[in-house]
Amino acid sequence: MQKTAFITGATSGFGRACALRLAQAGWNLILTGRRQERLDDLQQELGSQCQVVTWKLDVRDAEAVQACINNLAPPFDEIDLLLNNAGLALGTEPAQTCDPQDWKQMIDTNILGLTNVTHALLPKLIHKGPGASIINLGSIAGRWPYPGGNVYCGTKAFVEQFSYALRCDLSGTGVRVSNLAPGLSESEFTLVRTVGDKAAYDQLYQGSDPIQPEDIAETVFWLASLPPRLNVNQLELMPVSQAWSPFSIHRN
Ligand code: NDP
Ligand code: 8X3
Repeated sequence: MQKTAFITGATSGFGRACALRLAQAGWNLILTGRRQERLDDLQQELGSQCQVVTWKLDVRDAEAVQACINNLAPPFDEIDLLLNNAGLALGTEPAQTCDPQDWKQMIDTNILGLTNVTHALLPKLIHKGPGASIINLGSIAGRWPYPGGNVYCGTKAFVEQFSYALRCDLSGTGVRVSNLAPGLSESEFTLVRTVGDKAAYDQLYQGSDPIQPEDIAETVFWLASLPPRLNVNQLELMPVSQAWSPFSIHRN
């Protein structure tokens, strides 16, 4: 029986790589994001491998999210996987000098956007029952703070705790919930965060052999393909090059 995935933020990075990986395995795909031309390109690229429907969607718009889900027609109305991937970091400034509008956009996208999509899709996931999965893109930033991480770290801590609490509420439904928490990964994420600063992008990844979107896609495919009796609550990934540092101590 063919499976169906609903992916937010399919136009780039992890979401796009997951679409490619699931298409390779013959999954039906509902691909969403704000950039229509990229969705069109994906549909063109994957349409011969699997059934694809695309939907221009800003996850911050709860009504649009609900309308998208209400409009899903067979075979896209039976969902096996919700990949809550859409998200972003904006800025690397300390809290005292950063732009509060950036904070708002991160909260609206990473927290409210993720809850909008989750709430709207829960009835379909519960209807599907055992084997259905929600995979939320958390981050090491949700657990390990760093200077300039402020609200981004906070949003990803929310994603982790929301994932666990959701599991409690979904107990008995068979629906699984995982918090997938990657570390340093190469994608447009860093260009978004630095407003297109290619030098900062190059400096961050240079010589570090970071996680690639394909690594995340393979992990997502594995999680979604596990026996229905298994729930991976939390999965933290880092490139081998990344590790913890000692606490900083400010001395007068
Ligand atoms: P990208 O910037 O490559 O992709 C982000 C995706 O999110 C894009 O497809 C973008 O699509 C979508 N998106 C952003 N805002 C919205 C919105 N308001 N509504 C709908 N879609 C939106 O980054 P990554 O692939 O690296 O990141 C994916 C997820 O993984 C994020 O949640 C990120 O926080 C998390 N993550 C990233 C890490 C990294 O180092 N790269 C590490 C750990 C976690 P569009 O612009 O078309 O709307
Ligand atoms: C992205 C990873 O360490 O840049 O979530 O915050 S990090």
